[in-house]
Amino acid sequence: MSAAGKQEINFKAFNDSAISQPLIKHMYTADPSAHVFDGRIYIYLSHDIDAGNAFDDLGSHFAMEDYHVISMDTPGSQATDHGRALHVNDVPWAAKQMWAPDAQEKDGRYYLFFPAKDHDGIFRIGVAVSDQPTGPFIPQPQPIENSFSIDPAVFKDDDGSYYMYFGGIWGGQLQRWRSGSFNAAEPQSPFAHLPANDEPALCAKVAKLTNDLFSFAEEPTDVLIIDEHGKPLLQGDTERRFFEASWMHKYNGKYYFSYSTGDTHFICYAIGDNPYGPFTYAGRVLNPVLGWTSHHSIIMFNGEWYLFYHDSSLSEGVTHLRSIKVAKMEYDGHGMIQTLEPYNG
Ligand code: FUB
Repeated sequence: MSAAGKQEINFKAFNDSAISQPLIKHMYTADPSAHVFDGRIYIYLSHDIDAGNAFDDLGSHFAMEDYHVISMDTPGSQATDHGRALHVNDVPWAAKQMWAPDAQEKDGRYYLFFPAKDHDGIFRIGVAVSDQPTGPFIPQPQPIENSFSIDPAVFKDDDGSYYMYFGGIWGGQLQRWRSGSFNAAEPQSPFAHLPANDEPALCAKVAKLTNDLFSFAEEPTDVLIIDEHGKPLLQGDTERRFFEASWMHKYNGKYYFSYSTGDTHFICYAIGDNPYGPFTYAGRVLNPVLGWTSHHSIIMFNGEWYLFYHDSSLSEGVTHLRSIKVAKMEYDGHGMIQTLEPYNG
């Protein structure tokens, strides 16, 4: 049993087969956002490079410049890299750090949502469009109005509404937006501007998107995660509170918000009754992987559930040189996700 009291299953079955391996090995990849479009799996991901930047707690060593799209027939089949889908030089407002993206389809067009630092060093979220799921994507000239921070994940609900979940603390700058505008005050330290440990944790944000998927249809609001007593998780509850890497999926009519706890390296989840929450903390999806970051997505394919995630095994532990992988997920009879243990077994 894990510390969260959930049954764990291990990855041995996957480690013995091709799908425990990096899905591609000719480049480093991370932050997989998987979707099924027209029966095929498409994965929108970060393309990790070593730009030679010094390591710091703001993530300056994550200096990615472009996006690729990977596709697969099934979770166990060979992955195809469709080449560069968008480069930072093609985005007028973006200067650097093309971090974790996501994508969605609407009316036969494909929308890539991505964060990058603008020319003032502030993370914003942009949209780029293509007629194909693999791109190339044409960016909008400006980021989404009033967007900020990182890690957009766009969820399509059964009624056809699209919601963007986003945010990340430390290098993701979420803590600098607590007043509603960017707090440029020193210090730059990722630990500054955070709530105290005994205060409610900073929350991811959610906003419904407009029909064209180019804007927020409403002011982003907090994705509140509460404990078993209905109390908000606290900032000091580092093994459960939100850090980055939002994802939303639906299972048996419930809304499952999953995320990374960052400096404690878990992928956790919380369950709610609607896209806005509140969400009650429910446990861990994935125990820590090799490398500092953990970031994932969850999809159903042919009636089975899969976790796409990354680790730094291919680079033998270099934290900003990661590789995407996939593992099968299981739920118990109460809708609880069985915690995946990435290596033991
Ligand atoms: O890939 C850069 C950042 O690392 C992502 O935005 C975070 O979620 C973490 O995976």
